[in-house]
Amino acid sequence: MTWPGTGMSPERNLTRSTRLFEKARRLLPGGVNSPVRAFGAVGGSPLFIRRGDRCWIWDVDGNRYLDYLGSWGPLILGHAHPDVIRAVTEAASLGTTYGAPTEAEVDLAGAVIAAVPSMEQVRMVNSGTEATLSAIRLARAVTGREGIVKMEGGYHGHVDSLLVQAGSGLVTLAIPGSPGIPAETVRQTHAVPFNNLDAMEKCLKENRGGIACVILEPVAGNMGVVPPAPGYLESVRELTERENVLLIFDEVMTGFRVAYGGAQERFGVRPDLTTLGKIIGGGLPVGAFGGSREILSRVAPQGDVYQAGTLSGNPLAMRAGLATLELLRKSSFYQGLEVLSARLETGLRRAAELSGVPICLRRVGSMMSVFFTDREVVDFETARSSDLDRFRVFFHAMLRQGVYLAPSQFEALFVSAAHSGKEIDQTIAAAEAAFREVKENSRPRK
Ligand code: HOZ
Repeated sequence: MTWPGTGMSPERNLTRSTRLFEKARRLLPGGVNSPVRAFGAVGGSPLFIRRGDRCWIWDVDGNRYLDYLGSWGPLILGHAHPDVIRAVTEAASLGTTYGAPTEAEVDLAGAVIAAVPSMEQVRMVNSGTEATLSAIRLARAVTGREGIVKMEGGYHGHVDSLLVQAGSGLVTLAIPGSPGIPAETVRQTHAVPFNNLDAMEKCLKENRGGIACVILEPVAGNMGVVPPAPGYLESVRELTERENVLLIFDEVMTGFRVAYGGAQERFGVRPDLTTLGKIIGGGLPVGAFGGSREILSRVAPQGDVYQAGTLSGNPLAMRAGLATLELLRKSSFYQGLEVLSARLETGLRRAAELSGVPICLRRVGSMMSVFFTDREVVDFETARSSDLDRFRVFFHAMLRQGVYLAPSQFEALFVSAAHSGKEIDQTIAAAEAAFREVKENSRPRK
């Protein structure tokens, strides 16, 4: 017996992955180096991955999967793109790090600034978390205020002050906040619902004179994918300007993903500060924050706001990023990705409809989420109306058929340029069976 369209047997051999997880649990907290990948929310044992090629990954037992995780977003070109591998290999052959300036970091800074409409200067760091914590520090220094407004369900890495009503791993594992963070640190953080301008306006008015910045993912990606309502980002821009508060777009996920210039290009709204990560490192650890020359002039050594890093601007990451951006600049790149992603969206919708499982599918470009709810998902509250049991059944049914999705309802599915129509159709065929399984599993409750 094989699963339709995949040739994969439902009785996968998972011996090595299972054994490795047992060993990993003795050596690493929860057996992993980042919480969501432990499969805690969906049950079962995580797969240990041995290699990736284009849109495929292979686990250590030799099972092959169509990958829609894309390492949580960086792999817009798919795995092991020859140009990226060549750039990294060449860079590595010259040494892996110097702790001194290199030409590649200047070139990548130039490419990023040319792409992202609101950026005149950028500082390279090592992760999205570092980028957002540095941007927050800068916003506080520039305004001389301490308050932060974030979105309920918004996630900006594991920055102390931003782990309030956070999405991603916190909502996945139902962790309301984190011990170890001083109450004083989060006292200055206010969370308001995404896509709700009135709530933001009320919060800014009530805390007038005390708020340094509003930080948001312009397309929410860590409560699952939730697009901004038409006009929302424009109104947030007007409101923050009126209230004299800095606006930070966390484009770690959306940067170079929803358009070459990120969500700010796609929606035509310019924030004061932008954080980046994922794609600009071509699959190597990276982050960045940037904005106007005036604001960035406050960053050390030009200014007094301290920020530093031994591996910042790492030559391997810079060269991988440059090779990636060069390919993304090709004229039809984003149109091609849009066509593929739209085909997947249409197929998934039809598959759900055929099975009679109500879903709400939200998509912006090549990032999307399927929520198991009959409500329209517009914010954290509606995202959480998704039936997580149904998600679990769907996730495992897809996995057994050789389709690898993020092991959480509150993350995104990423289409890469390495996927083709054939693989999209294969995914849709798998989804038809997976939705049927969801329906069958739902019967007893009705
Ligand atoms: N927090 C990231 C997803 N939104 C990464 C999770 C991981 O790598 O496990």
